[in-house]
Amino acid sequence: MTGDSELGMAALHRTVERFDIRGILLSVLPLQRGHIHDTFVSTWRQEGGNKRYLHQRMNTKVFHDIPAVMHNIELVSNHLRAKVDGDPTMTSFTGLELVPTREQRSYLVAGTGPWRTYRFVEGCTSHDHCTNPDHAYEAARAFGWFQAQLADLDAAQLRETLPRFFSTPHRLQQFDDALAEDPVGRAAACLPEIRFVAARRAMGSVIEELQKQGSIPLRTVHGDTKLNNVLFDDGTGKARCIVDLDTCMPGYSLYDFGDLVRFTAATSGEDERDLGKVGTDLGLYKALVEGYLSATRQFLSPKEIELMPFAARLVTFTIGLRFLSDHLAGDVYFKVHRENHNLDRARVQFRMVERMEQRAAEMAVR
Ligand code: GN1
Ligand code: MG
Repeated sequence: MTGDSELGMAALHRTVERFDIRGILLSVLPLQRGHIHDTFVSTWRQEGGNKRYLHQRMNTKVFHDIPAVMHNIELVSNHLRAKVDGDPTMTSFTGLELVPTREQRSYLVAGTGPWRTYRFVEGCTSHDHCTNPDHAYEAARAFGWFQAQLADLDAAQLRETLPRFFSTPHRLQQFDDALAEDPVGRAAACLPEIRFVAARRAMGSVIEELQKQGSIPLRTVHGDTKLNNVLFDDGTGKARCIVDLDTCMPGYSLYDFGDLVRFTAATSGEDERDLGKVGTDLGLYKALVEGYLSATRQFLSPKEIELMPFAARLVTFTIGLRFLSDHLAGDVYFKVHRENHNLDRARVQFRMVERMEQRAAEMAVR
């Protein structure tokens, strides 16, 4: 990760000490997580025992308007916290809690960039891979619940921090631009992937067309429903906390479902080089369908329910397209840790799309 090479230990300590945390700072360690921000965990000696905190240096190349990002996070987490009280199905749920700076601001502007801090949610586990249909069901139920709770949040109060983030036509445009410019001369080595995109362009506009016609409503979504953004309580096995609210913005409901399938039902990691291992586990897929519908059936329209398998393919295609565009652009958005990393990631997503196309009949939802 970039954080530990650019930031010395002394500077890291000075940074986290600018947050409103009591006690004696014992350690700050990097946590390799996500493709966007730099993440660290600190441990403090306090009365009554050690306490941990999670710190993130936010990526200003991706998020140009940090005040807007933090505004959304505060809005959504306050809204959720109010909802949890009194919901008997979510008694063990905890909202994310920001720790302010010593000046009581929601984030810190340091020489190294903007930083934010959360209380570490203890007694929980997050999973990078799913092997258990119960986890798939529970994650999907939690994200469905999350979206249901946001239905009465005034969307006009949320800022669009990443314009057209969920739009596949917009992602196709970014891809076209990167391909036309080909700034690092990689296009010639990506012809199969470029053809793969060309053959599927038409699917890109389906949701936006339906939105224009009024058959798919605009809804506020989580926007990054990876399994590891759910913290499972070690005692009950239930979802305790949903993290990573950076992309919580108005979009289409089934984006969250599609992204859940893309990540949670995957038979491999996002970085897998052996495409023989890549696919979608239909047992996990079915658990995701059931879990998601258990929390959303009361508000999803018949059209949205019918489009669930399509959304799984569309979101997987769209993330693959974003990885491929970033590879063509010279790896300017997602962090990379090896040569052709974004190309490998794109190939994984595209292989999953093919597998889902082959099994479309089995994936239908009624
Ligand atoms: C990024 O960094 P992380 O893992 O939270 C990306 C998501 C992608 C995901 C793919 C702001 O999320 O949209 O689905 O990578 N976040 C942003 O793994 O672009
Ligand atoms: Mg994220």
